[in-house]
Amino acid sequence: METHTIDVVNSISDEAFKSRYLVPQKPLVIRGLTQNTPAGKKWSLDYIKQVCGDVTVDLYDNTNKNEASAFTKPDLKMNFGDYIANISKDQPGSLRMFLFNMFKKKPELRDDFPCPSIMRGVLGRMGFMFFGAKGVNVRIHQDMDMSNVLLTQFYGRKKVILIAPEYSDLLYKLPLNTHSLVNLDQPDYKKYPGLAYIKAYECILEPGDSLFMPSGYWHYITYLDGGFSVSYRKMALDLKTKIQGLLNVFVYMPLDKVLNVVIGKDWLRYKEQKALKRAARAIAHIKLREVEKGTKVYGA
Ligand SMILES: O=C(O)CCC(=O)C(=O)O
Repeated sequence: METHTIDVVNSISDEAFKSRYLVPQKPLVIRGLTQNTPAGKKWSLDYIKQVCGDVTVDLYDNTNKNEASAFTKPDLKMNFGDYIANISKDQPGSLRMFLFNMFKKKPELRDDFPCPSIMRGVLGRMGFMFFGAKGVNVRIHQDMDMSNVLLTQFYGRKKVILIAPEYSDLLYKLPLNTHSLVNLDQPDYKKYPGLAYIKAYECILEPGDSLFMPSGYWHYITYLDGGFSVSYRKMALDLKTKIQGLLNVFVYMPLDKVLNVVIGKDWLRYKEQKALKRAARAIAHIKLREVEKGTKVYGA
């Protein structure tokens, strides 16, 4: 897998963001978007504990990994204050919180960090929080709704690997859902040779950095420290991707869930075989194109 760096800017106008990154669907890191917001000044793990410490939250345990399954069910419930105390220790852990709808629980938090103008739109009121202990990783996935996402880091650092949706077959995407067969922590190039043809982006998010992830971009995240971030979403720009997002949410994922229950392991095996076949076909296409290119150059 070849990795590239992501453009970094200290600030960007709405117009420049739209023409250079949103429309071409190119990732970007923006530094300092939080600087002039109340959140930038006061949000820390302690502050969030003060405001939301009384809430009970769903947690996911990284040690219960099931890479081939599409489904992420919470593993346990915990008092949020206790969980924050746990990740503040900056010791390796395995618990993370995913898609926590903070504004529903504590609407006053929205005023501290309203949706940045570059992401305004119909989804602008939906802010999600993500927390994780040091060492936690979030397996590679696409967001089901295929929205554009702005992920802003508030505490701790995170390593992010981004891969464009056109590499889905080479990434061994499972049919009917938005997960992949591969584990990017220890990529197995022998078992998954398609990985060798992928061009990925990589960055480390520091507190105050916001990462723009275009629609359908695969992301694999490693918490380098215990910490948290907030995401805002903006609907996919083109109709085809919007429809893909709706199909994922309302048709494919529910169907996958039903088939998983009804057919069980055989359904999983079928999906794995399908993912392997699609990747083999994508590799064959690339090789064919290389041969054609070689012939053209040779015959010129
Ligand atoms: O940062 C995280 O913990 C996960 C973020 C994520 O997967 C997302 O924004 O879709």
